[in-house]
Amino acid sequence: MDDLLHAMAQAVQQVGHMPEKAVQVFHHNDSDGLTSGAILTRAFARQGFAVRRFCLEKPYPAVLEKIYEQEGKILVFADFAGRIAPLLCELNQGRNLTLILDHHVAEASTEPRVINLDPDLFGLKGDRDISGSVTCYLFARTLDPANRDLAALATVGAVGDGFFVDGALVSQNREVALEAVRQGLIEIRSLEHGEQYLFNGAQGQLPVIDFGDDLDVLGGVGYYRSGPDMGINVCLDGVSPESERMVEELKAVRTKLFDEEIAGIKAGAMRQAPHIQWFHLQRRFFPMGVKMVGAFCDAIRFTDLIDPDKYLAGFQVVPDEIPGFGAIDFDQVKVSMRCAPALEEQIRAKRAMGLNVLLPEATHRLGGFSDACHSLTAATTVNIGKEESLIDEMEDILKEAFHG
Ligand SMILES: [Mn+2]
Repeated sequence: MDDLLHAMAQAVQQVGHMPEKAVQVFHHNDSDGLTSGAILTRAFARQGFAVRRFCLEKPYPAVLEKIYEQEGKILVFADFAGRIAPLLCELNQGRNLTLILDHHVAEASTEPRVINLDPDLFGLKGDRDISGSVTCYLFARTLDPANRDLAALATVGAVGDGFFVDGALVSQNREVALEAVRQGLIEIRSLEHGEQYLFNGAQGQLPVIDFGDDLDVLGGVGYYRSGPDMGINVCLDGVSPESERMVEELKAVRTKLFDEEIAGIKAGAMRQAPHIQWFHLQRRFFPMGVKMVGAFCDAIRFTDLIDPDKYLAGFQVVPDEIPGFGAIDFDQVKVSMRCAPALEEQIRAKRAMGLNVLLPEATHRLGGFSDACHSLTAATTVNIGKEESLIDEMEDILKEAFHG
């Protein structure tokens, strides 16, 4: 922790040496990412910086290339990019001051102008000890101790990411929650198993988990409808009648789009390969973000709409635009994979191949981009038109593993 705080203090010094009092903040679109963006926006604004904020579902290479066409800027990445520090160094070529405030598994920077403050590099665990929002909070407090009052927002992000030990926040996440309790902004109630966190807002008390869910709806379901902007407003200025209406409208959009796909699957839209069942949403989920194909897989993986013994894959075309960046030709399709509980059991027992092996390997063979792949949930992107090839590659990999 001391080393991390020391590195943050040095980064703050570097920020102070920059000629322009302007910063660009790039942050993720889930509750942890939105609270991270809100914390940084307020902290930099309080120091007199002009803040431009961009919400991204992923740090796509095509977007990064656009960002790094600039020179002499301060660029801050929050709740993502820890692992791609070497790529940012390559793109940066010493031209901009880049700060990374992520908490996922990280790789060290290879140049002094890209400062990777991901706590993973300092011995902390991002899937247990510290969220993106708490990392941003620590940085904000380093900028100015007065930013202590952002502890409640940091707690919302930590609870939203859902990393608990025995039902409770631990380590840095917990310390920040306790700070927010001292400020009267959070209440912690002991439960039989773990703890419940309550946010004391202007309109009364709200379970933090519900606050986080609403932010996830704004950022994920509302991604292409300025939902993230509303999410940031909610973080900084509180819930409003407009924000509540938007959350309800977006939930209705999600229900309608999910129901239409379920009807399609009942009518035979699920395609069958020997070990994989798959469907293609094309562009039907727009204006929801591309995270929603994974959410849809989660919604159906417990139901009898799927074969419990086969892997489940869903494709969704990545829209050729990013809010704040305009048109970008991705020509890509995202694939999300999940399993029914029975197959998950087989994967945990190592009797079936994990998604973290199957999908990245097949994606790599087709020249695609692997992002977040875990044994039970995985997502990558490949070029449009490669969908059937990807399924074939995965079937080959399974065949090789069991007969090779
Ligand atoms: Mn996070």
